[in-house]
Amino acid sequence: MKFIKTGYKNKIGTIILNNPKKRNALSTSVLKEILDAFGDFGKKKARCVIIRAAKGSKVFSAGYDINELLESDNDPQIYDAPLDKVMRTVEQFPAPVIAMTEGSVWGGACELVFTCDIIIGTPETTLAITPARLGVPYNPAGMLHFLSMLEIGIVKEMFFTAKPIDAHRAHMLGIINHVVPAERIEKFTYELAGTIVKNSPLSVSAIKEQLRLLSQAHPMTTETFERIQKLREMVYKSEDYKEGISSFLEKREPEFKGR
Ligand code: YXS
Repeated sequence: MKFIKTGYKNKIGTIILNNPKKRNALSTSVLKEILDAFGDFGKKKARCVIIRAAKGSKVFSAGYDINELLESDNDPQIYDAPLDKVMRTVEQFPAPVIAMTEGSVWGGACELVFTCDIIIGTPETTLAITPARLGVPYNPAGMLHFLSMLEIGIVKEMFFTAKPIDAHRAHMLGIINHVVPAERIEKFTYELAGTIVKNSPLSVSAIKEQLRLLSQAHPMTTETFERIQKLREMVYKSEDYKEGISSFLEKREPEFKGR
């Protein structure tokens, strides 16, 4: 594998994001390798999976690969987009998935971390959701990942400002389960995984799926669904959508026109 490293020991699978040059941006190739790794861990009947960046990383992941956003001349976050497939795989994997987040977490990587079952961070961990920074629309499944974790006021602040929140605040808000010094996070995370692995895998797997189904039970009328889709279409068909991404690639501040 080119963009991730994987390991498997004591029924614990490990995925290490390993593309520091591009700050572990989640390109289609990276996401395909992550899916393959989960397929392998499923065959091995892993009882816990840890997703992490290389030891000492300043950036856990810079989120969706912005270069790929412009290529999709329609909605970038449809049901079978690679990142949405990875997130559904994490949510439906029959064992807990722990995000060990050393460094900053951006955009789609922040949502991916939110879909993990447990998040362990260091005092340097930050989390940011960034569509507004790039003029990008967001999808309802993605928003529900945030709404199921946080009060709506916090979700609004994160989306409207696109600014990172720090580990202390994320821990206080219940996003991060444990904040552990960088030098201890690996030992702490694998000990936690070891505790889970010792429990009944069937019971843990059933409880994880029950909690997923119960937490995702949100009735929605077809009119609401249509309205949400219309809003998304309005954004990804806008000039601002292209301006946001182009400005990042051209390393300049965006000039959003609101159209
Ligand atoms: O110029 P080179 O070739 O060296 O490449 C640079 C960056 O272009 C590249 N890179 C990325 N490439 C594609 N997609 C990305 N998301 C991305 N982020 C970075 O990596 C090389 C080094 O980047 P540089 O020089 O900025 O590194 P740094 O250490 O100074 O800063 C690290 C970051 C993460 C603070 C900075 O790279 C950054 O702000 N990245 C963008 C974070 C972001 O806005 N991500 C959201 C992506 S869009 C997304 O996830 C969703 C669609 S949404 O927006 O809805 O949340």
